[in-house]
Amino acid sequence: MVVKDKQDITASGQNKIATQRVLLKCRTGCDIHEQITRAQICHDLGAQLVIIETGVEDVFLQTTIQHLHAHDDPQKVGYWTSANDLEVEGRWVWDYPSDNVVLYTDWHMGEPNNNWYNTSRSEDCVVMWDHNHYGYQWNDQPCDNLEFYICKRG
Ligand SMILES: [Ca+2]
Ligand SMILES: [Ca+2]
Repeated sequence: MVVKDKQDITASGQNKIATQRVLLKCRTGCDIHEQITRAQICHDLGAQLVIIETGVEDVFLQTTIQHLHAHDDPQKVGYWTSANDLEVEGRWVWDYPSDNVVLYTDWHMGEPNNNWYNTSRSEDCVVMWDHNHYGYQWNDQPCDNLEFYICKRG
């Protein structure tokens, strides 16, 4: 299933999204340095793990993801951004390490909550997701959760 997802997203993402200077990347494996790994893969593509600075960018990405996943279970689709509070809990920045503070936000109601189902796992990375019909608003999740991610060029 993951391989199929990877092929579908790589093909459709690069074909449909490249003109918008955004690449939608496949899922990756998980480890504690996953956020750094995602950023490095984007960098190797001449891009960066996405920074969202305006509502226009946010809506563009939400609309694009909705289009790409129109036939998928929305509860299983999430896309990592580069926003995180890995260094200081509650201090949201773009990239890691970084002093580029997150100014524009689109948190879903009740987020960020740094609470992964009442477990000890902290939530330090920001994902656009549609779980419970979030409409791809933002949520903090454990950084090593298995999700898609977005690389942005330009
Ligand atoms: Ca956190
Ligand atoms: Ca959360």
